[in-house]
Amino acid sequence: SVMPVSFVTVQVLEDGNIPVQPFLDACRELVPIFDKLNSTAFAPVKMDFSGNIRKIQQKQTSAIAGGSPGYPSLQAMVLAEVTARQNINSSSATVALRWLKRGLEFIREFLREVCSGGPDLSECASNAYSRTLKNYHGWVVRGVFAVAVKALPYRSEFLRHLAEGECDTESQHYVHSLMNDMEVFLKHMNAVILVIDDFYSHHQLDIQEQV
Ligand code: EIS
Repeated sequence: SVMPVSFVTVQVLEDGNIPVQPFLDACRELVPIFDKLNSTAFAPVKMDFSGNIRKIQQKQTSAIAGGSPGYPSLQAMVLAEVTARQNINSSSATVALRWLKRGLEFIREFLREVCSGGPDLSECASNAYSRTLKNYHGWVVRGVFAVAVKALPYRSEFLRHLAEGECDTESQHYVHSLMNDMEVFLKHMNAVILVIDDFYSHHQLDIQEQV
C-alpha cells in the first residue's frame, strides 16, 4: 500500500455500533496529510478538526480514568449525553461528533473529486465544499474557505504528500496504486460516515444552523 491512512481498520460492529478508539485514531491519521499542505490558510480548519477529535477523546479518557471501561461506542457516548440532556451543551461530544462528521464528509467528497481525476484541486475542493460544509456556513466562514482554497498545491504535489515515503508522481504505476488505495479507503470511510449520519438523523441531532 502506498497510502498511510487507514479507515480500513475502523470497525462497525454487527449491531451498527462504532467503537470509539479506532475511529478517533483513524481521524487523527488524516491530520498530517493536511499538515503537509503547509499553509497557514489551513490552520483554522486543522484546529477545528483536531479540536473535535480531542473533545471526544477527552470524554472517553476521563470516563476510563473515573474507573469505568469507557463508552463502548460513539453512539453510546452520544446517547448518554442525550439522556442526561447534556447534548445541547457546546462542550458536548454530541456537538464535536456532529462537526467531525461534517469535516469527514468534506474530506470524502474532496478525495472523490481528486480520484475522478479533477486536475484542479481548487475546483475539487469547491465542488466538495458546495455539497457538504457550505450549507452550514454563513458568509464569514465561506470567506475563510475561499482564502484557504487558493492556497491548495498542484495535484501532483498533493499526491506526493499522500505517499508514505519517496515516490514518483510522474510514474503511472504509482498513481494507479494510489488511486486504488484511495478507493478502498473511501469505501471504508464512507461506510462509517453513513452510520454516524443515520444515527444523527434518527435521533434528530443533525441541527441545520449556520455558523
Ligand atoms: C464548531 O465549528 C466546532 O467544531 C465545535 C463547536 O465549537 C461548534 C460550536 O458551534 O463549532 O466555525 C467552524 C465550524 N467548523 C464550526 C469553522 C472553522 C473554519 C472552517 C473554515 C472553512 C474551510 C473549509 C475547508 C477548507 C479547504 C481545505 C482544503 C483541503 C483539501 C487537518 C484536517 C483537515 C480537515 C479538512 C476539512 C475539515 C473542515 C472542518 C470544518 C468544520 C466547521 O465548519 S467542539 O467544536 O464541539 O469540538 O468544541
